[in-house]
Amino acid sequence: MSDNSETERNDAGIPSYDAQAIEARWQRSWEEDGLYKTDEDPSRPKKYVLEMFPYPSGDLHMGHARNYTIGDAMARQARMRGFDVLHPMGFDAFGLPAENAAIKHNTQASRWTHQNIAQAIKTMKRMGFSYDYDRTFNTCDPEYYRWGQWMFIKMWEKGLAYRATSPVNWCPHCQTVLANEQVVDGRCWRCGTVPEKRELSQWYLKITDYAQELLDDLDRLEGWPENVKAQQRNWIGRSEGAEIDFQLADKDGTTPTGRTLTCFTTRADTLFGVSFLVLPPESSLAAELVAGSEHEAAYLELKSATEKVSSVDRQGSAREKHGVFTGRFAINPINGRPAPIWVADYVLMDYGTGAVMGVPCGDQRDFDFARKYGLEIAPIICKKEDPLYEELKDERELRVLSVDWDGAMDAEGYLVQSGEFTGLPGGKHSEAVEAIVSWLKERGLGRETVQFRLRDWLISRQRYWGNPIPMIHCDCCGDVPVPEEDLPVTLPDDLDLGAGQTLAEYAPFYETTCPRCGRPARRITDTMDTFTCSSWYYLRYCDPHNEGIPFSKESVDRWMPVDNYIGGIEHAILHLLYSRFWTKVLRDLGMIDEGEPFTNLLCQGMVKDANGETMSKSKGNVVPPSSVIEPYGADTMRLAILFVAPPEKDFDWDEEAVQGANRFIRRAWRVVWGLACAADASAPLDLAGLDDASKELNRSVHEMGLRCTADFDRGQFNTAISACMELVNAASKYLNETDEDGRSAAVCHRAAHDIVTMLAPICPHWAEELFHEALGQTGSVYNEPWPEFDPSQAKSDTVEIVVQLKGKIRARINVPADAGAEEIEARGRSAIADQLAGKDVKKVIVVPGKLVNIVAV
Ligand code: ANZ
Ligand code: ZN
Repeated sequence: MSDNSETERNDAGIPSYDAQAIEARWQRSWEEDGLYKTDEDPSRPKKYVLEMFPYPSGDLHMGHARNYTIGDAMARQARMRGFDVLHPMGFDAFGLPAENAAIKHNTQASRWTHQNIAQAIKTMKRMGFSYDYDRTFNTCDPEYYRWGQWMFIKMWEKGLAYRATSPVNWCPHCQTVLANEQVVDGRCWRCGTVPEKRELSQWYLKITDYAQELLDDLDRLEGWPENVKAQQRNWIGRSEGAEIDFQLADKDGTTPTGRTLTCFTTRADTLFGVSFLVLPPESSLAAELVAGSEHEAAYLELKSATEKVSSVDRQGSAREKHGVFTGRFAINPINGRPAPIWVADYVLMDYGTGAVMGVPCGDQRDFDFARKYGLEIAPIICKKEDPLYEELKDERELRVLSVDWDGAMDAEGYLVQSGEFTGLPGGKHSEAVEAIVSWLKERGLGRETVQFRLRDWLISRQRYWGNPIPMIHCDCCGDVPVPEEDLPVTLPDDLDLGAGQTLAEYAPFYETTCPRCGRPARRITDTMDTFTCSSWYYLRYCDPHNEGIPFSKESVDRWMPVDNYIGGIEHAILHLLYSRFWTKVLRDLGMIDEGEPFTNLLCQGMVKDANGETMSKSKGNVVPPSSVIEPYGADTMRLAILFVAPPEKDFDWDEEAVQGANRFIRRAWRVVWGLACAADASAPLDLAGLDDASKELNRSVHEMGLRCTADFDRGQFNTAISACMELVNAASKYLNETDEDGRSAAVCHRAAHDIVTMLAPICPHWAEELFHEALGQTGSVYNEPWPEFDPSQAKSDTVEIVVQLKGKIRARINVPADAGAEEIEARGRSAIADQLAGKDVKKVIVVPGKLVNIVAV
């Protein structure tokens, strides 16, 4: 329908829709009334709706706008559905961009941060988001970060925080170390630089203590997208296998030295096929074995070449492998054969035991390595279809030591040349694995074990703008925590960042005395990874002003877990894994009962430009929210965001969608006014007395209401909006096709009221204005209960039935909703009578309400 045609009759006396004036007025009024203050009304069921809080790097962008619009629609609708709603917002305010901006503009990181926060809040208010700003805090507030320090000390006391020296990922661009999770595809998650390995003393949190639970509890998270859970499972990387002890042989290559060299393998069944052992270049044993030998120079060269390669690349199957023989051997526990010990770059120091048994016939990496260096490729596992199988199937001795294959057998099949285990089916978790492991176990030469890929969380950062690690190093007492009464350790704000000064160079910060012995001591000058700050902010919102403890048990018992958590998929591992860990730690400290923080997770899709390209400053294709809010208003923007695509799908932003949303909002505005003119809130609804047109509008109210409600419950706002649009269409048709004095005042009121309330979570200002001005209501539409809909009134008198001939659709007919199978069949036959002519009907299938299928030949 064109923009003007239907309005001509109804427009008389209807005020025009002035988004800017309406939005400004209601925003002011809501703020004055404190409408979004959390009620804390325990008589109602609670709902905690939370959007991932932003890093305040500038004004909000379209991705934020989408994220928060989704959350806001959920929160508002929950409130109208009778829930006591907690819907807070704050800022993830520490981090490198602030520090870098401060260095560049020669200002303070806190100033830059607070300016951005002020701007972001302005935009949030302009969007009409229903946040309880009384609960807002920034992670850089000392009142907040003090509790992060307090939790760090609690973890230290429990042995969950520790300091260790090990090779870490150092980003030369960001000038700080990174956690494993922050090296994404071999690069720094923030700037994309390939990190270097450095041997440094760093602080860690023992997330590995929770590896099994973090894995197991994923199964409980039914409200999480499968792909996020899969990514976490993969990251945690549980692997069942065995440790097998080899004996290091003396320089003669055969006499056992009594020293063991333990390998981790998932394939103990391949033990007879070990043709070499491999140590990583970082291994101290490797260095020891080659020391002073003819192999030492080659070894040292390999070691330094490997340092420049990321661990992801080292493991890459396509990469050429490099190795050096150590000149030494280890003895295979199962058959006493000596295996040469090599050093190679494809083996990692920090997985398993950091030593690998090389089985070329089972593992492609070992195969490539054996090929390159001329090592044995002994066939010890064979598929039945392999020609070698017939020859070797009963062979127990290791007779064929090398075969000329193109690649590793993927090690499925039956063991051959494997002593008493010959003939057993092999493979991961196979009978052969079990048999060989128990053989080793009986002799104390091996044991089952479980490995995790997950590593402890490296949290120290060598940067200023973060939460200081609350520890003091004393030469006599070692690392000593800052006493609780001295918390928080506050960040100085007079560091000369512009001149490159760091905390480690700023004496007033690091000079202190030991809390234990009183001697001069040095404060730790590392700050914590900002992901520590975002690991528990959702708990603090439950009790944000508590000065004595991080949050009361009572408050988290009331609000946690978060019912709906909404944010970007880029946090699938990082933030979401850390938060789960942190919550479990706090649970074990007795601070909260439930160990999973987020019941339902929604990862919203990306907002792309009209050509499907990701928006980015460098591409110059960013659409700032203000460019939509200024001409059209926040309600149009919110409607467009929610209508264009389901929340979890990507969408391409285009002006067309905004204009379409704006046309609808204006049309709905006129329709509601049109209905309101004929409406009477107190008129009783006499269903039986309604004329056909009024009856049909009433039916539409209930049908669309039920659909809209169900779609809201599933978070499918786009189809919820479609239902509202259909109702607006039905109402518009009613207004066009009925005389003013023939309209039902009760039905008009009901339709107008329901259109307004159902769209209120999406277009709150628009709805509030109509609620007051058109419907003459007082109070806020936000406090209005969600309407009840009646399935019996939603039923149509007729239903559409599909008529099929041998499964192909031939016609659609309308039959009375209560028609029985016989009547449907009769009507179906007559609808396709010409196609049935001369045919023999063999069978008729009737699905009432849906279809009739006639089989005729
Ligand atoms: C012998 C073998 C034979 C292996 C075979 C595989 C196939 P997942 O499943 O990921 O746990 N491995 C062990 N420690 C390693 C390290 N530090 N660096 C590189 N590779 C290492 O992988 C376990 C397998 O990865 C282990 O099982 C070992 O190779 C290798 F037909 O041992 B396997
Ligand atoms: Zn001391």
